[in-house]
Amino acid sequence: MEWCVSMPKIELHAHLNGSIRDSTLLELTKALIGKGVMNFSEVEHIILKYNRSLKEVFKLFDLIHILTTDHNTVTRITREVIEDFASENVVYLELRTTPKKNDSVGMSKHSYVEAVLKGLRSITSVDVDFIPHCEDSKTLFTPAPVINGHVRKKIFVRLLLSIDRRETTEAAMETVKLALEMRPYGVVGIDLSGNPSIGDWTTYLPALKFAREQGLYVTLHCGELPNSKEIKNMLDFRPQRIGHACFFEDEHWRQLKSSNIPVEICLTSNVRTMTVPSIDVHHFAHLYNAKHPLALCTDDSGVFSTCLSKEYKIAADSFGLGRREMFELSRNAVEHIFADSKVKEDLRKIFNSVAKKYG
Ligand code: 6MZ
Repeated sequence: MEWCVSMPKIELHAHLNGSIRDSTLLELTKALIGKGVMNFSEVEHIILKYNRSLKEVFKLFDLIHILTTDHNTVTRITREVIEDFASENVVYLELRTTPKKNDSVGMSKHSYVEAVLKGLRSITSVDVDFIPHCEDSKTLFTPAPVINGHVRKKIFVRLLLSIDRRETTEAAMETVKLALEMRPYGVVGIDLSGNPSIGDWTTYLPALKFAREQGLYVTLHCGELPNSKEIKNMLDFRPQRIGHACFFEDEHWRQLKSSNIPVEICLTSNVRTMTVPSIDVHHFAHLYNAKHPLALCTDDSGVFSTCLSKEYKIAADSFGLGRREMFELSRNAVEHIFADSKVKEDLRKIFNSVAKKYG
């Protein structure tokens, strides 16, 4: 596990609220129980369950959103999630989150994203690069200061705003416009996520098309449930990346491979939610052997009690891959990030500078 932790890694599929620390989740739950807003017996089975079906995961998200949707908590969890990824040597994180309205605390989608940005700015324990094209921003590839013998960790963070499949076309469009407004602060794209058994993706198509026309990158949760027509239509749309790809049929694999769309692979999430029957039959192996562009990702590190180092370890152990192969997998993910070419160049240098260790 040690080399998986020390190896530089790229995280491209992490949902903010799904990456919440267990300790924070419990603390927030206790606070609401203390205020008499909820009763532990009502939520115990949702919080403490280990293996959850996809349906149960979305029940947990509804609960998490009750606990987290105020400005201070959004700021706090953003800070903690980035610190956690940086601590395991994730050098580039694309963090996604669904901007939410919460009238009871005066929250708009705009102020939600402001709270996320406040979280990014409030981090002092590691260096965070999150404003692209900023003349005076230092790049990541400057010599890291050594304090008490420890090299200070640095992480690039870019944001994706998610459209939830429960939303309307108008709400999705509002999110895309917000993403455009927030581009100077590191928002690079749009994600379509949410309970895949809900909604019809064509509802969001006008917003997704608009996003693409405006130069935002688009990634779609695709094939998390069997839905042949939707999978085909999503691949026809040619997003810059897709997540999951669990219920693909032969024609979808052919289409995916010919279009070369990179896939965000979430091993633990897929096994836990039973969207793949077991790790040994996970489509990672098929895509890896076909040299299809891939990135190993956590999805929801808090909800699934995982971290990116663990996902690398699981892939190495389950598919018989060595350090060198895992390093190359991690390095290749640089080519699928949504940040600009300068960031890519800096990341390539970081990987090149440690490549010998994994040779
Ligand atoms: C689809 C998922 C997901 O946006 O509130 N989300 N959508 N499939 C998954 N697989 C398990 N995991 C998370 O983070 C939580 C939200 O991300 C999406 C859901 O919409 C969930 O409510 P944010 O930060």
